[in-house]
Amino acid sequence: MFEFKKYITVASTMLLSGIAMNAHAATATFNPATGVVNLPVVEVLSGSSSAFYSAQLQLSGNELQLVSASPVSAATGQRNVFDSDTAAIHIPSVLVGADDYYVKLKLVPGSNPLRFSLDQVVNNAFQGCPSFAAVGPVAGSCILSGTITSNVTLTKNIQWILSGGVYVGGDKTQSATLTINPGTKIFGQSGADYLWVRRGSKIMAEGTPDDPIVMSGPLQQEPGEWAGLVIAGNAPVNGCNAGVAVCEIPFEAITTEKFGGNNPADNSGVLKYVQILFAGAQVRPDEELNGLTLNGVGSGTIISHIHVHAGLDDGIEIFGGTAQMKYIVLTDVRDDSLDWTNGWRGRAQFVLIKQASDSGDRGIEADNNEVSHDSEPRAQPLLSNMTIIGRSGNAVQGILLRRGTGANIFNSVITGGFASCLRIDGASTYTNAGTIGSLSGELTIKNSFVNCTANFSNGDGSTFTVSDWFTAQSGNKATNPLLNGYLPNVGSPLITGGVAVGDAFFTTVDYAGAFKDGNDDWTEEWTFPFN
Ligand SMILES: [Ca+2]
Ligand SMILES: [Ca+2]
Ligand SMILES: [Ca+2]
Ligand SMILES: [Ca+2]
Repeated sequence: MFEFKKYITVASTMLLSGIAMNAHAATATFNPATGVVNLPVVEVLSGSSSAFYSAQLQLSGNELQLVSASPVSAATGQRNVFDSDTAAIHIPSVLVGADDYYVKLKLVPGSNPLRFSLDQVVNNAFQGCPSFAAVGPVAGSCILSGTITSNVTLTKNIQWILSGGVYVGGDKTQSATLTINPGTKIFGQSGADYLWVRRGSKIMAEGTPDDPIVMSGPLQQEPGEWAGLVIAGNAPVNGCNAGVAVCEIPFEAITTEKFGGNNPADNSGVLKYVQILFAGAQVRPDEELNGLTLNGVGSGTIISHIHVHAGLDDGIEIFGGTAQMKYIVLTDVRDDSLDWTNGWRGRAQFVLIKQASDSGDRGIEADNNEVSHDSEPRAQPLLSNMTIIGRSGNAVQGILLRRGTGANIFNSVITGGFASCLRIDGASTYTNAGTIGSLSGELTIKNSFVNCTANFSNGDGSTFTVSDWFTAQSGNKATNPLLNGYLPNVGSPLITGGVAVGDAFFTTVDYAGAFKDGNDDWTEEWTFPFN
């Protein structure tokens, strides 16, 4: 529970205390004589862009007003971050005497000049476990278990340990918001441990480029050290009988948990700058928890800069809904890096998929519905700027489109050792796509590049060849993409190979693949080492 008044009091006392500060390691300093807070570097994150400023804030009552800001050159290392998505400033370090605090400011809506309120002030040293957690087994650790039914914040000064399934909220009752501060680390101990956000509740996991949130197993050596993160929402899913007013379905692995609804814009919160490492758990054959499982998650949810590494099952598995995401890194995943079923109608841009040398199934495994291939709403995500790299000797496909799925794929590259880059399977999938001379628009690929062991394979029920389908659409090329690792090399055809998607979610770029050029490695700094 967030006690605003207490924080204001603590913060004002802190700021006004007049204690001399050691500005050496701090990312912000306060001059008690003038009431000015100096932020030498603030990285402003806005959509796909990032800009750097120095800023000064004047203490005024319980708020801080922006008095000056001027551009500075890009900086690395620990720094302040303003996140436009959440209108929050994260200040990782303010020193007051011997104590080092994290401070979070929130922009006062509509303020001009800009004013900020104090949202959090947290000592960066361990201060004991809060009332909603138990004392953990090692110094500085606290245990989470059961169901969280009030708003709580997981802070960086504690090593959080999951014990069993930890749920946020009841299902559409006792709803709560779980805030996770930048730099916070959460560990599961076994395949029985997971974090699950139920319908109606929110996760506000807001890391920063230099201080990502980490959710991991204890050893960070093998997939399956813990189970993973699941978010359930109220966006539409398929799999119900025709005529059912609001389709809700049980999760395959834990069938008491339902998801889905009738709100495409449903908002489950924020996931930004989050690593999900060494997760995945098999509950029954073919029924698993994945690194990140999105069950009926809606488009109001902000998902960007997510790295799933070394997952036992899928990297991200999407069960219906309308979830949208940007800047996604899926590496060393044992099963499918991206997997969807039950009618996903979301969006994704800037996706790197890179398989381990010795394991990994498909890059993308795409179903509309396993049981009823024509179930509505039919899966039809918009996907752009994906770089999908298969391990050598992979016996399966880069992208398998099956069981009735639609999709609109733009500006992507599939390469490496996949048996085939692209495969379409099942009569309903072909029928939904249309014919080569008269494609329906429901299953398309444009401005994309393939270069695998074989490029195409034709599944059951084919009414055209995948080769003809690929060739009939604009901008596609079966050619070597000239990659250097996962980045395009000088002269790569990807660099000028892209086209505008024509949808407001997407950043307009003129290149194919996840990266503009050899200098555009947006995976730097915030990801777990994966190369
Ligand atoms: Ca799975
Ligand atoms: Ca799978
Ligand atoms: Ca699979
Ligand atoms: Ca699947």
